[in-house]
Amino acid sequence: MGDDGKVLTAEQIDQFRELGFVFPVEVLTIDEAAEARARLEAHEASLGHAIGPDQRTKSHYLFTWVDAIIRNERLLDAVEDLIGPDILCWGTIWWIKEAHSPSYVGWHQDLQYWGLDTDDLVTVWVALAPASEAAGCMSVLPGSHRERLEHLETYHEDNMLTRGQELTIDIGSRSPVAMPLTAGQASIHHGRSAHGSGPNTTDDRRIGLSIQYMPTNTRQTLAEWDTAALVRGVDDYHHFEHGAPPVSDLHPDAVAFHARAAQALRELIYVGAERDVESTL
Ligand SMILES: O=C(O)CCC(=O)C(=O)O
Repeated sequence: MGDDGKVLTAEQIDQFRELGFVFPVEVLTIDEAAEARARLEAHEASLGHAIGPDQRTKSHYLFTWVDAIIRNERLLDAVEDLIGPDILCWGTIWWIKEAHSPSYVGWHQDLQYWGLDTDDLVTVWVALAPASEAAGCMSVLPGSHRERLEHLETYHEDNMLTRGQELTIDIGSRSPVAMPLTAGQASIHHGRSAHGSGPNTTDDRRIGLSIQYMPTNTRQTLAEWDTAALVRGVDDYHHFEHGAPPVSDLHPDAVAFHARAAQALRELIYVGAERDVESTL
């Protein structure tokens, strides 16, 4: 066994290497999670609806309080324990399942459609509301990060993924592990860990922000131009245009950069897709 990291224990680091996931990691206090949820919901109230597809991804370029989450020192210490000290944040995605909603996430591997040439991408999923099994928390397949699995594109209307992806393997026979979280806790999974989640059967919204981190030597293979935020260390490679923290929420410069970044992401995510589904990502 290796050494303890800055935040993760030697056992947790070993588990991540062997099985491809670790949880729960305490990232935000209950008050910090409640504050972030309140900021999200105040924004949604100003829109008159839940955050939509146009702001669902890379919203750390738009909002100071999302930028603060991706740069949270404790969270970055945990990520550094797994991928080293020079860290880019490629993206963020809101995963919101309304109370009693049939929305689910089909079983998939994150790196399948993202064009990123690294095997060291990690996704941190931060809960801003309880993500119990009844609320449709994520489950993972232990050890699946060592495999490249076949994805079927179903475009099912309740599947929150762009193409309604579903792995073709028999999930039940692979001993899935549920990763329930309370508000403020996070799970971390490897970019190739197979994972999915079921509907929310509770009276509260299930609100998660997933954050993708990767080493600075990563390249984008599906597009000439893509963005990432340098959140720790140095970037000697400059394969991605660095997105700056917003000066203020929805500052015009931030809105303009985010629009270009989100459009570039949409284009590369749909490379080779049968349908261009604008309502999901
Ligand atoms: O929120 C979910 O249930 C799934 C999220 C997910 O697929 C991810 O963060 O990679």
